[in-house]
Amino acid sequence: MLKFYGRKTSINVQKAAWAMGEAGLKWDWIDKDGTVGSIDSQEYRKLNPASQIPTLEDDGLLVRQSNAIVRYISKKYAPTKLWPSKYSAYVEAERWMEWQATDNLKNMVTVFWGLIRTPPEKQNKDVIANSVWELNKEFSLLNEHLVGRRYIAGNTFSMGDIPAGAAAYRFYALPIKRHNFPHLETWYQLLQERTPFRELVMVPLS
Ligand SMILES: N[C@@H](CCC(=O)N[C@@H](CS)C(=O)NCC(=O)O)C(=O)O
Repeated sequence: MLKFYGRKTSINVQKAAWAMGEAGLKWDWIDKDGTVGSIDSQEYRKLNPASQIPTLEDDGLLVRQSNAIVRYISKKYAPTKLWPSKYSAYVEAERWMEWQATDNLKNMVTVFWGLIRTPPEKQNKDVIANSVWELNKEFSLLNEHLVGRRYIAGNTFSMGDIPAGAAAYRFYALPIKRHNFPHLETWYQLLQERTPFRELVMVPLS
């Protein structure tokens, strides 16, 4: 049985869980609601020295870093469904997975923590507004990429859609001003047809 550590409201946990859901796996979810407090312990640090979630344990093998879990699940458990077979699709999947974890995430963290996890009187409006502007810029790149493509790596869903899709949920769920992104919105609608996306990613933000 797979053991999966993390709280369901974390975007990093959501990406990994969504990949497992797409692969049709079942897992023992530890600290799903963040109530056990297990990550701030010596015991958890043995599994994940960074003391971060998520961590996946597969028959004694530890997999750390959310996008590494997405790749691992895709390659091991859903190679025909999630891992693109052609290099032309594979490089696009990888490109947008990196985009989510780097260019997109830094602004998403500022906006998410600024608006959702900080009381209104302590929010730094200028910093948040700047990151909202940057986020719109980042999503405009994805919007352009999706012209003529149903999904990120082509016309079929793949692991490449998972990190960016989790980011898109936050982008559309946050109380922020968004530009009009028709291609991004069409793709986001397609993602919402997927049960693991609705159940594992589209959860309340706080
Ligand atoms: N690069 C790591 C980042 C993991 C990370 O930052 N996890 C956050 C949650 S999103 C965490 O563990 N925070 C401590 C906590 O939630 O208590 C990954 O992608 O797995």
